Amino acid sequence: MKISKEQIKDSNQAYQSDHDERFDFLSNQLSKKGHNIDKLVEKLSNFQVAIPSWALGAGGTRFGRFSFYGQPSSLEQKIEDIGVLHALTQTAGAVSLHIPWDVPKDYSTIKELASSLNIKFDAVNSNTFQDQKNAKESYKYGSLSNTSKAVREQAIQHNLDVINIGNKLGSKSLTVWLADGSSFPGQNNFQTAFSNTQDSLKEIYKELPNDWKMLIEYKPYEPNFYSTVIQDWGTSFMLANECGDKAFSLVDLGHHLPNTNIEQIVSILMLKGKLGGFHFNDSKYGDDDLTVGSIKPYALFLIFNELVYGIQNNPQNPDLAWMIDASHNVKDPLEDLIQSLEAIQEAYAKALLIDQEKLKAAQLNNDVTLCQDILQNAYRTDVRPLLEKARINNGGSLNPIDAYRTLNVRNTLIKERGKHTIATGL
Ligand code: RM4
Ligand code: MN
Ligand code: MN
Repeated sequence: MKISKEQIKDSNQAYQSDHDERFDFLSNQLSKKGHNIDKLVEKLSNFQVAIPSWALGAGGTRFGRFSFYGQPSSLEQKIEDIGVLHALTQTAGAVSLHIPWDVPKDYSTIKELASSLNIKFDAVNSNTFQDQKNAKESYKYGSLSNTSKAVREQAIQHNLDVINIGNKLGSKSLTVWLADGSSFPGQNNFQTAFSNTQDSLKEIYKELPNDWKMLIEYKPYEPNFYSTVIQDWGTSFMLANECGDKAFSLVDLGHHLPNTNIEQIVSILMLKGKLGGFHFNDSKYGDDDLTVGSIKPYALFLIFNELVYGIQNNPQNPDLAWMIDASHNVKDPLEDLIQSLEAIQEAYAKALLIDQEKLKAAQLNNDVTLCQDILQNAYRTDVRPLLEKARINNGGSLNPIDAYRTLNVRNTLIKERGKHTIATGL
């Protein structure tokens, strides 16, 4: 299914006058405070987030997977789904492939399809947390960290294959997330596991094309429950430093123990020029992979405050690879992703409203009350008219969820694809 500009235009009519009214009010208020509305809207338009190829179908838990009708059963269909998201939101202009779940069969067809929908190929993700059909070696006891050289070599080779695939599509970064670790004390020698991982990553890094980045993701636990080799930002930072200038840490919002101050991690990694990528989701307990902004929107805003600060003040840090990393167990995956995209833009817009000069002055005066006020004034502003403006400027929808429903997207997909399709992924 492809949504045309005309269909979106038509569906916007019902909201236009209400939008105009709210936009005028907000832009007057913000202009009085010295904000440049056009610049804000432009920044929002330029902020594009990649959709992972594994998140377009229904997600599963340890206890089951309830399928969602009409889900994509091929990479082509996944890209078409992202095309729908991008047409409506104008902020999902990239796909992040998970290999081997989504190896292109015909590169030129896939590239043509993606470019016809204005979708770029962002970071490619390797997968050494599952055994692949007919694989010689098993990752049951780890991949890059495994005590067996043959297993490590297979895992290294897989990452090189992923780089190759990405290269053919125009990707410029490789994301490595390892499930390696141990579930019981004594199972692993921590030092051996770490050293093996470091050496394996260096082997991959050696083959990384010059204009590529290697993004090293961390996570404290799961699927291993006693120890994870790359458990936290410090470990990922150490490994990235050890590999070299093209290696960076990647922060996934769900990969922290409860109450971790993620914004502080973001801030320090950017200061050190080592934050390379970002996975958005939300969580209450662990790596819940819920809709972005659904549980802790204020924390998301504080994280964006540091991202905006870093983008403005840390030229030593590269442009980041942004991706949504969520799983959709009960909602329609496309509706869920629309909500996530909106939450990301909202947090970004609010962070852009923070008066950095005033905040700095208040910090220097140790005026704690004013510091909090400055942040919360920005947070309490209803910025949604700015997001709407950014979307309609690019031909997107004023109300993407509503348009998705009135345009009958899911039913059309079910008609095209059938009910009991299965998408590759978790
Ligand atoms: C992991 C991690 C990776 C993601 C996989 C599916 O927890 O977040 O980024 O690709 O899940
Ligand atoms: Mn992730
Ligand atoms: Mn995760």
